[in-house]
Amino acid sequence: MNPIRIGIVCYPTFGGSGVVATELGKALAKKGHEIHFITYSQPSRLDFLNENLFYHEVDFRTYPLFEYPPYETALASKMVSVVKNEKLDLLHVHYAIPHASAAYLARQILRTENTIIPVVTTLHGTDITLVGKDASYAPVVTFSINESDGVTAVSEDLKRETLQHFKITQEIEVIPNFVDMEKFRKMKKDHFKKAICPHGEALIVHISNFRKVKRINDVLRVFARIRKEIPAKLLMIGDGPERVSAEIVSRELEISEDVRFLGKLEAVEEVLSVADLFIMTSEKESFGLAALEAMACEVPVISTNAGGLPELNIHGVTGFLSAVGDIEDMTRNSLLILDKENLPRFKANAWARAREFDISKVMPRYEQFYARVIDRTAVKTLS
Ligand code: GMT
Repeated sequence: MNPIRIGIVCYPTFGGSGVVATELGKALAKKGHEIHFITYSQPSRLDFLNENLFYHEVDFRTYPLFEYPPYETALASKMVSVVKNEKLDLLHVHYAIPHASAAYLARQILRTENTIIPVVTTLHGTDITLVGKDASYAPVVTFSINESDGVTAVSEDLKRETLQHFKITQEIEVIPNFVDMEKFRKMKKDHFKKAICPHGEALIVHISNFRKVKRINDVLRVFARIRKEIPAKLLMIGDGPERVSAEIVSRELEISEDVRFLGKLEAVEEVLSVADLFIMTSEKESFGLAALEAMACEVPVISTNAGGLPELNIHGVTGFLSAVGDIEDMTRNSLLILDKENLPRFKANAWARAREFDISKVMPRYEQFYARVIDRTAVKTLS
């Protein structure tokens, strides 16, 4: 395949969509494509140099008149200039709001200058299931999805939700999240395990951005029940609006001694290397990238059956699925997995399932999709 020059627009933060966008860009650059990240700060996982990787910072000035600086306008202007300067072949925007509508605007501006740039939008989750549905955004989200030249969603469930809640006239291609199994693998970190679990306790991990939708108090409640039955420790990784209340709940449940809130961590694979169980209690979860990364490190998953989680976590094989909020069921299933007789089997199954989502299998699907969109746009332009 000929190298493509791609502009990738994403949130550069610790969120899943930013991770997917950055890891995808890095993998495409390694394969010889030229990748230009366009965002307001350096993506957190953009951590290595490659001659095919570039970063363009969106410069949005404030002014006394602006209570809210117009980021979308600055982003669209930046896209116009990067497309022209770098002669991009395609723009790929991750997370619909406000990236898809900014890309639409950039594309229309470029059209007036006889530059044709196809736009691919990837829907990640809350851009549809929470924020996007809100009446204050829905018309723009619907319009910009329909106006994109190609649309992908990270799970069948997210595709279904999108078609159910918006009047979509576009085809939506499902391309799931992926994991780099070379980076996310079980490493020998015995000293670390010994430091956290000095008496051989089971180690349970939760990773998220601690937003309400993650229901992190459920993680604590499940853990409190597990700990009544077996010695265990819990690591809570990440940060966000629910952290303070979760710390209070952990004191109320009298589990503080066995729970550590570690904040945001870069090298989560090191912690996952020593974990026995990953818990994801989300009310909504379009895919569950953090669970996939855990599985790649041989960690079985206890999750809710929300959104796309059943497309990743196979009930009774790689872990278990429970209804949202069903603490008792999650506790029962956790104890089953942590049973010494069962744990090795669940770990092996989790790893084998994660392999199906290895970046080497998923990234070519994006490449093929780009090629189709570029061809289609060229045909449309000629006709
Ligand atoms: O809520 C998050 O976890 C962040 C959010 C994002 O867009 O940054 O994640 C969403 O996208 C991820 C990558 O595609 C998915 O793995 C997550 O499941 C999804 N989160 C939700 O749907 C809540």
